[in-house]
Amino acid sequence: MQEVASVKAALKAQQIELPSWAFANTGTRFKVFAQPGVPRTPLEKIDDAAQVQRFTGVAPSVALHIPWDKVSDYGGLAKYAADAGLSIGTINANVFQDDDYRLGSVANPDPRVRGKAIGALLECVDVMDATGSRDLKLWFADGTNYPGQDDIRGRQDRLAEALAQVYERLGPDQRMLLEYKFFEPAFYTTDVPDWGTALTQCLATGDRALVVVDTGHHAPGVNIEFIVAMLLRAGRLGGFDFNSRFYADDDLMVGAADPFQLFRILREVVRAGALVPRDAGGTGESTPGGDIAFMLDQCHNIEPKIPGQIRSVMNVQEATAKALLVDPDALAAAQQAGDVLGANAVLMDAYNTDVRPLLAEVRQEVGLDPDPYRAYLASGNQERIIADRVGGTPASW
Ligand code: LRH
Ligand code: MN
Repeated sequence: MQEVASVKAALKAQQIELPSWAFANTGTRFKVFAQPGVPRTPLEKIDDAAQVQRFTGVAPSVALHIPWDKVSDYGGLAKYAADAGLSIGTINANVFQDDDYRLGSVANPDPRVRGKAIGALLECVDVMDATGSRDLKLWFADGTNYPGQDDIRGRQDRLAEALAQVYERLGPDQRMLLEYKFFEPAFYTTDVPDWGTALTQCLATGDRALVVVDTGHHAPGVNIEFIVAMLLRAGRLGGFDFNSRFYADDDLMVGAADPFQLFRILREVVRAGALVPRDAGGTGESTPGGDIAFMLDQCHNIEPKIPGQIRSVMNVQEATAKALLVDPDALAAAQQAGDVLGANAVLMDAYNTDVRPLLAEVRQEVGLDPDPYRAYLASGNQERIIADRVGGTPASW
């Protein structure tokens, strides 16, 4: 097993970014259930994210989604976040909720609509300039529903053109993160359906164009850790949208549906020396495009949101601790010797280790309650926001 001090140091340096939209009312096409105490403004979403940071200590930034988090003063919003102990992280563009985007946004056959979509993306870069954000995250709902509906190759050309225009506008320290998804809302072709397409488009766009792996965006049975290993090998893994699923893009709590898969994914990150951010001593050897953005992208449709985010962060910490406990020398020796069962056992020993006592120690060593979830429930914050947040329009998709 790895020596505990370095494992603890890596766990203390972990940074998990929260999605502002996880605190809003969300649901499915069947129903968005309203919950009491849900934030009504981006400021209240930041208040909720600050609660997660207060109890976990490893969630120092919150990602925004534009226009869901549209405000008149983004610099002021960043100041508000800083006063709450947070930074504004990834800026997510939204070119999937306007009637004009029925046939697509940047890949739409109509140049007027493409121009409108590119304009919305460029506006997000203005937001990044105001908030000091490093990453622009692009997920496109673009695709087709019927064979022949549009030219598959032509849509790729339009997509490439749009990415080039937006990339041109980025500052030298800003990055573009391209997220793929194999289907939904389009049901025949999706213009960025898989890692191969995302990587191809990023390689053609520029060095600071990197791929995001959303763990809910793969066909059943896809080996996601293989994709992660390949993107790290190519130096093009920009970030994760962590969540879990039993069926499709369920956006359930990360690690809830398949904790073993999350462990295997983080094992590839640890193996590549890509877990620890540079400003915490990370080598960055396999992330020439900059540190990986470890983000959550989830929807707490039926469960309370802040506790759900705290539990999710704890799930990532537990999978990370297990991945850090894998003995790389013992593993390499067994692999070299062709000792199939021995090699598998090295990994399973780490995975089957109960890391909760270790994480409790880590939290106590940094002055936190050993059990953030219980500590939050005992804090009274949930009752307070339910009492305070009456009236106004709760945030929702
Ligand atoms: C698309 C997605 C994308 C976000 C959205 C909220 O399914 O994963 O990352 O913009 O969810
Ligand atoms: Mn996502």
